[in-house]
Amino acid sequence: MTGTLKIAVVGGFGVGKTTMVRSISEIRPLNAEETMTRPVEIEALADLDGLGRKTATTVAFDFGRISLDESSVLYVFGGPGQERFGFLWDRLFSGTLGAVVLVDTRRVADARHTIERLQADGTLFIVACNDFGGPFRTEEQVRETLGLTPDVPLVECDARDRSSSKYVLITLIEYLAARVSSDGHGCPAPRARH
Ligand SMILES: Nc1nc2c(ncn2[C@@H]2O[C@H](COP(=O)(O)OP(=O)(O)O)[C@@H](O)[C@H]2O)c(=O)[nH]1
Ligand SMILES: [Mg+2]
Repeated sequence: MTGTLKIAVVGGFGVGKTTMVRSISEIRPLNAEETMTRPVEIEALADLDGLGRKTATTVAFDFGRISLDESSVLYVFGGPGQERFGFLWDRLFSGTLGAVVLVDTRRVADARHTIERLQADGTLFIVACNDFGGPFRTEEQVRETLGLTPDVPLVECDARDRSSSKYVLITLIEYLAARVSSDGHGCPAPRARH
């Protein structure tokens, strides 16, 4: 395999997208953070452990890079799933092979909008539950809340942990490869630029 591949890490506010891109990237990732000004988001998160103090959210995107072998590079983009940033999606997803949807298991339903958007775009994705501690959710509960079909891989991860984040990316790449070979194509078709 040679060349560059691009995948996206998407999901709701504060689910760990920036953390995941940072933990896997071999370059110091670029990211654009802006002081969060919308009190509604602060209020919505005030009751969540560790998140009540969060004062910045990613408004543009995170960008990281991993060498797969001597001639192949994987670029990872982290992007906001909030509805108000929908205008960034077409740019973010231009040429992506697939996406990781990061989910905070304390507020699984927040990922619905992101998943609907991916499905509408025909972008293949897997779901990764980031480990923020309880409450415990079974795989069935997460699948039901998000309306996931059995073929969509669902994994657990800790975005702060490099090997855990790498495992998530490997799961996505294996899923994409399996889908491509079962569809009988030699290579997944990147999404066209709009
Ligand atoms: N406990 C725990 N905290 C995490 C994990 N991943 C991220 N965090 C923390 O959750 C907060 C939000 O993460 P961030 O990456 O900024 O979320 P983003 O808005 O999706 O980019 C930060 O304070 C992280 O340190 C995780 O796997 N476990
Ligand atoms: Mg972020």
